[in-house]
Amino acid sequence: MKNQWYKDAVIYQIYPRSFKDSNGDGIGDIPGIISKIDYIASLGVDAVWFSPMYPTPNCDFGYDISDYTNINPEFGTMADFEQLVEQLHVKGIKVLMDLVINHTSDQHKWFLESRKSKDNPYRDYYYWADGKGKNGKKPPNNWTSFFLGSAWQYDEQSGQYYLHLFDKNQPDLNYFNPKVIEEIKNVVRFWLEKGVDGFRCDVITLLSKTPGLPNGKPSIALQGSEHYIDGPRMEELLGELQTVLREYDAFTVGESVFIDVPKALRYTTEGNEYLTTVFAFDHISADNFFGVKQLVRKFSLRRLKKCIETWQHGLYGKSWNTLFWENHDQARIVGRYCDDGQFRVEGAKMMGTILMTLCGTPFVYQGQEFGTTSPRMTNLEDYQDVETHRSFATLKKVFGAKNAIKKMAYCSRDNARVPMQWDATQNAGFSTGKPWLKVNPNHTEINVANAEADGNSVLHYYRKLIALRKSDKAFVYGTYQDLLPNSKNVWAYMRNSQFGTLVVVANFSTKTTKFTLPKHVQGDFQLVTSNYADTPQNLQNMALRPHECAVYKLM
Ligand code: ISL
Ligand code: CA
Repeated sequence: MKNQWYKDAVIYQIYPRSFKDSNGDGIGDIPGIISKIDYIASLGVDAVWFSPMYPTPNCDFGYDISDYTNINPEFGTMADFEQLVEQLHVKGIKVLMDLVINHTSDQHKWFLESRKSKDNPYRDYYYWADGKGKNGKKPPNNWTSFFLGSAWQYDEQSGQYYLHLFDKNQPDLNYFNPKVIEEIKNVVRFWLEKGVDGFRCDVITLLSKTPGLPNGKPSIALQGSEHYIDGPRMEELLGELQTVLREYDAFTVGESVFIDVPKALRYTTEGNEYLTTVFAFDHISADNFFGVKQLVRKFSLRRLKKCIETWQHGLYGKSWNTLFWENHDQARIVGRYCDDGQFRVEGAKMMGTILMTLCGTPFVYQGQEFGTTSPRMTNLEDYQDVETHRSFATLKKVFGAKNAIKKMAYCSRDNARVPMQWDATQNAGFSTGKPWLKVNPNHTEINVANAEADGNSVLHYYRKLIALRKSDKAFVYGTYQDLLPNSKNVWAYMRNSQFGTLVVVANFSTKTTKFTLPKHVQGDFQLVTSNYADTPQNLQNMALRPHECAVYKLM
């Protein structure tokens, strides 16, 4: 396997709107991020992925782009951005941009032109079609969108429907039109010329739709997805993008909804990469049905372990995994997979330990590194996220308003989007003005300043884990073996490579749980790190305390 920078790297994700506000307008911005570069560097991360920083009407807070080659004026100027890149590079930190090219905003000039008339030169940049039924009042097909409801919107002005797999303000670009891919290649080149090192590619596997856009099989969610996920022309389209990316040796991670191992290999097999890596989502669906996060169910460790095993084995020696628990679309992992109350610190450290001891590139989402919890707001009006409002409206009909808001409190994307908690002051040190989204009231306790001051904090532990991973390749490379696949509460696994053998044990229960070492694990295993002060120095049968976890290395 090739040795490349991203394999040893830890990547930090920033959601700029909620990271740090420099001018008191309540919105995070680039000068704010620049003021925190020392903090970012102090984590020991190698790259930062920025959620979109382009001009946007904010229907989906930046995932609806109205201009691909400019900076969102709420965030700053192009000069600010250039400074950000320069200053991160000085610290040896790479920059990854978010490339959102499945759709644009309906305020993008291409779409404004496109909707003017059927014969506008930009008409074919998007999918337009006549309605069905007697008066043409039914959508052209039965596809439903990621944000629920029909994926088609009728446009009075030009008398046709357009396709939107997300919100109606996010029309899908038509990749049957070769001009579109040429435009996007120029966008990619524009940012690479600015010095960025790669891209996180938003819903990239949705680009290729089945010709003719036929009806999909009946389904409760994402009806028609067999015609728009992982379509037949994906290699062709990604191959086009690669002609530019390769020139700059740029890294890509493709957000790939509902992907499995064979499909991941289709895109990322080493030596034949269409994308460097992909994000898969099975492992963050251990507390829902069908990978649909609104369909909340009780977390199952066995489900999670099975999924990790599949991916660790499936890509081993052929391609490279990504590892993450959180992003801007997910509630915080504490409170989902482990306790966020009494054992929050232990739980956050346990999840961090696993993240940093699996094979793949770990991604840490802002706030995760000090064990931030989800605010779980119970007033619908406090939510800004379009998906939350759309899902609430649908779930209310099925479960009633009270239950629907409970589900939103558990899974809403705004759980991860509330402002970063820097200190205990009024707006959590995020802004001197009123934040665009309410700060979590627990910022008075859980914040960076407190975590810096406390030697036992999650923050210091993350720094230690990242440093360990950097100094010992046994953390990064090697096979994965689940030592106790049937255990409901204990996750124990072995990593093995030319760099050494590690055993990781973790108690997902908040009760003390017995761990019995499997017979075949023998030798002098010494403690490398753990989240309790007095974890045994040698690997042995143990009574693991609530969320206790430990890493041992074979001497
Ligand atoms: O969050 C989700 C479901 O609850 C996902 O389905 C999410 O919509 C999907 O993973 C695609 O996400 C990406 O593209 C969206 C954007 O809203 C998300 O923020 C982004 O990560 C449309 O651009
Ligand atoms: Ca601001």
